[in-house]
Amino acid sequence: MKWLDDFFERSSRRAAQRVSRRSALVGIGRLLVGAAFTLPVLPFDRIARAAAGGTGGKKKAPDVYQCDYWRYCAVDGFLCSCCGGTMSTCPPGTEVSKVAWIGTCRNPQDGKDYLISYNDCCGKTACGRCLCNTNLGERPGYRMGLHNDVNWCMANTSSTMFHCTTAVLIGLAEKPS
Ligand code: ABN
Repeated sequence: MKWLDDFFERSSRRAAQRVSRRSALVGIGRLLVGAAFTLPVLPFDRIARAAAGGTGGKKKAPDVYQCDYWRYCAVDGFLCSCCGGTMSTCPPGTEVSKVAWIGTCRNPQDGKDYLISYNDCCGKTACGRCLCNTNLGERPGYRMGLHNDVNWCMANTSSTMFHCTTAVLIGLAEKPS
């Protein structure tokens, strides 16, 4: 690799003879100013800021962070997509609940009804972001099987530590015959 060292040494020396220190500094300065203007427009992922409620821009946050997204029609809890997880996966450091609330939601794109499993994520304190209480089809506490205001971490080891709720798509709901 000596030839490479020699090559760079020769080119650096030649450049040093041709280019004054002042014009080299001007060139570097221009490069830095140019970067300051162009870097902010590069496509950084701003989803996390949108999820945290920041404005960041005029665009509306994607549907999966909004209570009115169709899959959240019967949810009661903090959306895991706002808490470091996704719509259907728990955030790191939490575990999925062993029992869940099942809702039926209509997908506006195809007009069909789907079963959605609302599993809580357990093992960390309440996330506190994106609380949704849509509860379609839910009934008061005295209708035990139809009540959703429940900590579904109850069957897990960390049964009291509810963090957030996912909305896992199970499949098409059967039409009653
Ligand atoms: N399924 C969410 C939840 C957790 C604790 C209490 C009420 C509701």
